[in-house]
Amino acid sequence: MARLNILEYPHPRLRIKAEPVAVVDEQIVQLVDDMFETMEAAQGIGLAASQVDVQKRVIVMDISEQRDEPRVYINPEIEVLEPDTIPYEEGCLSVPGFYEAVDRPSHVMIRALDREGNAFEEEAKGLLAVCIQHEIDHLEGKLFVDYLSPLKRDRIRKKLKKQRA
Ligand code: QAP
Ligand code: CO
Repeated sequence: MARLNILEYPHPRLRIKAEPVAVVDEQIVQLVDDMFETMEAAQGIGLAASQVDVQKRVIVMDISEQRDEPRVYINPEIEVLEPDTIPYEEGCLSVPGFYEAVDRPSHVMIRALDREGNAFEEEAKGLLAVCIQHEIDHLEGKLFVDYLSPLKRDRIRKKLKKQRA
């Protein structure tokens, strides 16, 4: 296992669209395991491969209190079951220290491949629904700050730049 470097906003590579995984092979399993180690070390609840500079459609998540319910989504697709949105205070390992409310559909069906390459479906509400949509956005090169006003987004960009300097 290895801890990977997390790209931070506004890194241009966060904007690259990720490619579907053709085969869930040893290399993908290794990526999944490294992403879990990276996410755990950073105390995150979700991480997309795009955030560790790998442009493949792979997401890891653990939204459980005990941090003992690892979830893997390879080539995830969502179908909106309830388009009415709920606001949720979102954060992101690529935007450290900032949390803002984002509106997203409250109820979705997720279809994906697991760590063994088997297809599965999962109905999602609440934090799970929010988190999967946030992570799939990463695979499209999109960040939660894109939903904020240009003024808020620019403030965040400038503060992050200052923090890193
Ligand atoms: C996405 O985000 C998410 O700023 C996952 O200093 C978050 O794991 C979806 C984190 C909330 C829905 C709701 C952020 C850790 C972790 C930080 C994360 C920080 C340390 C963010
Ligand atoms: Co994120």
